[in-house]
Amino acid sequence: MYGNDFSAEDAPGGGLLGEVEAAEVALREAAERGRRVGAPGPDQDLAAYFAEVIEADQKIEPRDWMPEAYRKTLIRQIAQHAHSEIIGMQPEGNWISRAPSLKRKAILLAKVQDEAGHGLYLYAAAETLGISRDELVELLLNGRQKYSSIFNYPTLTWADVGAIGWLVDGAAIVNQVPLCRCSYGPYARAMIRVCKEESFHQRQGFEILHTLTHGTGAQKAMAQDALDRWWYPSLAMFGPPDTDSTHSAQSMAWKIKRFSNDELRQRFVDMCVQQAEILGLTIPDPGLRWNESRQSYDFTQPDYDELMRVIKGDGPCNRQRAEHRRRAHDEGTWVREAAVAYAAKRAEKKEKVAA
Ligand code: BYC
Repeated sequence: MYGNDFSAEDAPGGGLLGEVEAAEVALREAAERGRRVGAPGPDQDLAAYFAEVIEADQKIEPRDWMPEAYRKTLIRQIAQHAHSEIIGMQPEGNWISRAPSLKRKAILLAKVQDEAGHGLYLYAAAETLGISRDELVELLLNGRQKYSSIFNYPTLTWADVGAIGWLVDGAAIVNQVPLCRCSYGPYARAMIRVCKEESFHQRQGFEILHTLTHGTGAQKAMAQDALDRWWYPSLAMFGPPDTDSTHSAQSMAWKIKRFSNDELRQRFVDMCVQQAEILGLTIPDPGLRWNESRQSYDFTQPDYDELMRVIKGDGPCNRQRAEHRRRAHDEGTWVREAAVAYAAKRAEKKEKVAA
């Protein structure tokens, strides 16, 4: 079960990784080529220039002029994304001390640590838009910025760690691969690295479930129970249906989002069906069936009223997640203070050497 243990088509996220590599090549080529749309002339309308860069599929960089609403939308989305990575450490962190073997514990530790790293890349990308990390953290702690709905559900069994890897990281990849081509350079570049790591995360979740489904009857039942509980919340991660999505149209026009919420949700369902078959698990949807004319699966939509309730703070674990984050932040004060003191000391030393 280790190494290249699935054929290219079977490998969870296998095809998507190819798209990440293509996006990375496109980013490099664009950087080497320089801007086809040159710098704005002295009399050029900045808004027209911005529109031209977007139209030419080139990147907006922090130094560039951008509409205030574009900047605000990016801060909202990137911050929400960063907060999700940080809060997302909690449900899995819950199992680090109870992982069933030393090897599982080491893998889970590394994965949770990766999520912290993703949060850092994303906070750094948001900072290029003129907001500080302290401000962003404050907005999370006082509940004025959101994080993904999915992390308000509990992890009741070890199989939930597998389901999070397979489904939640799987949904995250499907959502994030197109963000590698986002029009804002720092976000696109952060996404390339994040997606590569998420693809490993998805595989580790798939592998946990594969082990359970090939174990005892009780282990297989545990895996099925986890899928039953995580399936619809994972579908809801993609956001409200297109008809109710307030930001999609504008974000797509700005090429921040490349596909709508419903398009990505459909892509995720289509990807999971085959993988569930390999696992020997049943997706808990009696309405799931292949639609020949659409060349996609028909499926039952998640409960969007539940999604809205969870987003507004009334999910099974919202309070617990927020309290835990606030406590961790308070308990980490001394670490932040020590890091600032250390940086000041080093700067002072450097100055003395230079003098
Ligand atoms: N949860 O107009 P819409 C991960 C909000 S995975 C909470 O469609 P947009 C990880 C939305 O913010 C998760 N809120 O919005 C995996 C908006 O509210 P406001 C993180 C949600 O932005 C494993 C309102 O509903 N991934 O990191 O065009 C381990 C209307 O929605 C949700 C990302 O953040 C939700 N599920 O589209 C550890 C990816 N869905 O702000 C970590 C980047 C919607 O108007 N984000 N809302 O009050 C995106 O791609 C987009 O922001 C979304 C939503 C697709 C999520």
